Formats: sequence, structure tokens, C-alpha cells
Amino acid sequence: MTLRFGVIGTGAIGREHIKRISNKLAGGKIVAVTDVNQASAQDAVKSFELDAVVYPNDLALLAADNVDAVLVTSWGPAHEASVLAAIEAGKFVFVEKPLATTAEGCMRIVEAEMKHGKRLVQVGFMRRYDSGYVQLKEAIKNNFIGEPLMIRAAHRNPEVGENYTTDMAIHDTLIHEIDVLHWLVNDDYQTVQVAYPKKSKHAHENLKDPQIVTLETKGGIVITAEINVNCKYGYDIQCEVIGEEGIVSLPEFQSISFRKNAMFGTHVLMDWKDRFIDAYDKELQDFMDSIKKTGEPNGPTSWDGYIAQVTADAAIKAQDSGEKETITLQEKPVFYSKPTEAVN
Ligand code: NAI
Ligand code: NAD
Ligand code: ISE
Repeated sequence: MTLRFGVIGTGAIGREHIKRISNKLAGGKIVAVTDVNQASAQDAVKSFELDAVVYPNDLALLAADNVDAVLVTSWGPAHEASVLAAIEAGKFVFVEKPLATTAEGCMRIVEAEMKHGKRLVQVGFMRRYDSGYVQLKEAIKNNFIGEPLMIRAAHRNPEVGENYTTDMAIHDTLIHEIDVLHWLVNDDYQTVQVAYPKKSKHAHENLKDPQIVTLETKGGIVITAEINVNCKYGYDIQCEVIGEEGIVSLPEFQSISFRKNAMFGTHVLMDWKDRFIDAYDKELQDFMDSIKKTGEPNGPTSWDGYIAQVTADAAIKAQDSGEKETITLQEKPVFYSKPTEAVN
């Protein structure tokens, strides 16, 4: 059975996912696309030679009988409306992060999905599928470094545009660490605080960059995460877990090493699109395979999207207050407690 996809949002990552479903992965086909910028949707169909209809908006696309599932790859503020409409239409949804831009919005999705009665939604927290993070999780689970005490993380982008604002450091960028780090140590967050080191001269006028976010878990693990989105030298994701008996670190991106012109070195990536290619492939393959096998997606849930957003909202509050803010989650519904196979 082929899962027939409609794509809502044909920008950067929408196009990446269209390419992988059309050319690389098994079991999916793009049959419909839409974008508020209709020329972009038409261009995607042409560029990737898709046998797909261009719809004027998400609701028209969702009404198409031949659409089984949607990829929501529009910008974050548009996600909630499209996901709710997809649930209403009973279609499967793969939605890029964030699930919605507020915790209340995520909760509306959680409630709609529970009312529907079975899982339809998977959130694009692809790092849970990255082999480096999976190895870290295995090592921690197997007690290789004893009890984890601290995590040091860094999320560095070479540069960002003028439209990137201080809060986006949290809800657009750190959101990946927010999701993957509590999953890594199987713990929940309790507090968050944000500090601003000396501002980079490369950051535009209204952007505070870099930022240091400190998260504490209920179990007492302290996480310091650097967000540095004008670091210039590359796209660099670091994670080191310090335990009672040792330390485990995320593998570096694999590249040749070189000896040249009196240097010994290796390459650093420049674009987020290249860093987690295997994880993007795996998350979407898992989405398709699990729907076919069990009738539900298997990856990060709407509840995971809600946890990330509650944490992000508290961190954004902490950006302004300078205080340690509390992270308060509602109780996890039984609906989301069922263990899933690969990643939860
Ligand atoms: P983009 O700006 O390149 O593309 C967004 C597209 O959505 C644009 O073409 C825009 O016209 C369209 N759009 C916006 N609102 C829409 C609506 N209501 N209906 C239909 N189309 C709409 O953005 P990009 O970089 O592709 O990001 C899209 C999403 O993917 C974001 O949520 C972002 O957070 C996420 N993302 C995830 C990454 C990951 O590593 N998982 C990496 C990059 C982006
Ligand atoms: P983008 O700006 O390149 O693309 C967004 C597209 O959505 C644009 O084409 C825009 O016209 C369209 N759009 C906006 N609102 C729309 C709406 N209401 N209906 C239909 N189309 C709409 O952005 P992007 O970089 O592709 O990011 C898109 C999403 O993907 C964001 O949520 C972002 O957070 C996420 N993202 C995730 C990762 C990741 O690593 N998982 C990486 C990049 C982006
Ligand atoms: C982007 O949306 C992503 O998701 C990337 O992974 C992240 O590095 C970048 O900062 C975001 O803007």
C-alpha cells in the first residue's frame, strides 16, 4: 500500500521531505501540494516532476479523497490550524516542529487527537532517530557512565536572517535540544533560566545572541545549552553527558581528515539540511511503515510536542525575567502512555 501525501508548505524543509519521499524512501507518494505562496507550490510540482495537484489552501487539500496523510511544513505559526483541520478530516499528520507555537495550541491538538480516538500525529523531532543520540541513550540506559549528572550542549548555526528574533532561539532552535535531552535521560524538566553572554558583533540589532539556557530536571540533572546562531564557522551540534563514572559525547559529523598547507584538519558542515539527513529519512520511513503496520504513527507524539512547547514557553518567559522559571506539565494522558516501538 502506498501512503498518498499532501504537502502544506513547500519551503526549504517541505522540499527536502518531498525529495526524500519521492526519490529515496519506500511506500509514499506526493499527490497534492499547497503553499500560501502558490507560485512556490507550482514550482515544487514542476521542479520535482510530481504527479500532484496544487490546491489553493490546506482545507481544499485536506478535502481531497486521495490524500491519506499530510506533511505540515509551513512556518510554525500556521501549524496548529492545519493539524487541527487534518485531525478533523481523519488524515495522518507529520508536522515539523513546533507542533504549535503555544502550549495551549498544543493542548488543543492533544484533545482533538484523543477525541478522534487513535493516534494520527507525529512531530518532526528527528534527533530521536539520529544514530549518535540513539547510541548516547543506549549507553546511559546500560549504565555505562553511571548516573548522569550534567549535560553540556551547544546548538550553533553559522548565521541567521533579519527575521530571526530573540525568542526564536528557543522555539525554533533550542526546541530540538528541549525534546531530545529529556528523552535521552528519561527525565522531566523542572526549571529553566536564560543568561546572555557578551553579544556577538555578527548578531543583528534586535537579536540577543548567543544565549545560555540552564535546564534542571526533576531528577536533579543540570543541562547547560549554548545557542549561538551567528557562530560563522559552521552548523555544529554538540552534546556531552557527564555521569558518575564517565562521560559520553555525541559523535562528530563524519568527514575526511586532511593534512594540507601546514594544517591537519577536518570539515565542518555549514547547513542544517546536511547534518541529520539519515534521521530525517528514518523518521519519515518510520511514519509510513508504522501506519501501514499498526494503523498509527510510532514517532514523537502530540504529547511530546506539548512538553516541548510548555518548556519553550517557560524559557521564553525566563529570557525576559532573568529568573529561574518553573516548568509545569499537566499529567500525561493514558492515551499517550502506550510504549511505541522505536523511539519513545
Ligand atoms: P520556509 O519558510 O522555507 O518554508 C515555509 C513554507 O511554508 C513557505 O513556503 C511558506 O510560504 C509556507 N507557508 C507558510 N504558512 C503556510 C500556510 N498556512 N499554508 C501553506 N503554506 C504555508 O521554512 P522552513 O525552513 O522550510 O521551515 C518550515 C518548518 O520546518 C518550520 O516549522 C521549521 O521549524 C521546520 N524546520 C524543521 C527543521 C528540522 O530540522 N526538523 C529544519 C528546518 C525547518
Ligand atoms: P520556509 O520558510 O522555507 O518554508 C515555509 C513555507 O511555508 C513557505 O513556503 C511558506 O510560504 C509556507 N507557508 C507559510 N504559511 C503557510 C500556510 N499557512 N499554508 C501553507 N503554506 C504556508 O521554512 P522552513 O525552513 O522550510 O521551515 C518550515 C518548518 O520546518 C518550520 O516549522 C521549521 O521549524 C521546520 N524546520 C525543521 C527543521 C528540522 O531540522 N526538523 C529544519 C528546518 C525547519
Ligand atoms: C531550523 O528551523 C531548524 O530546525 C534547525 O535544525 C536549527 O538549527 C535552526 O536554528 C532552525 O532555525
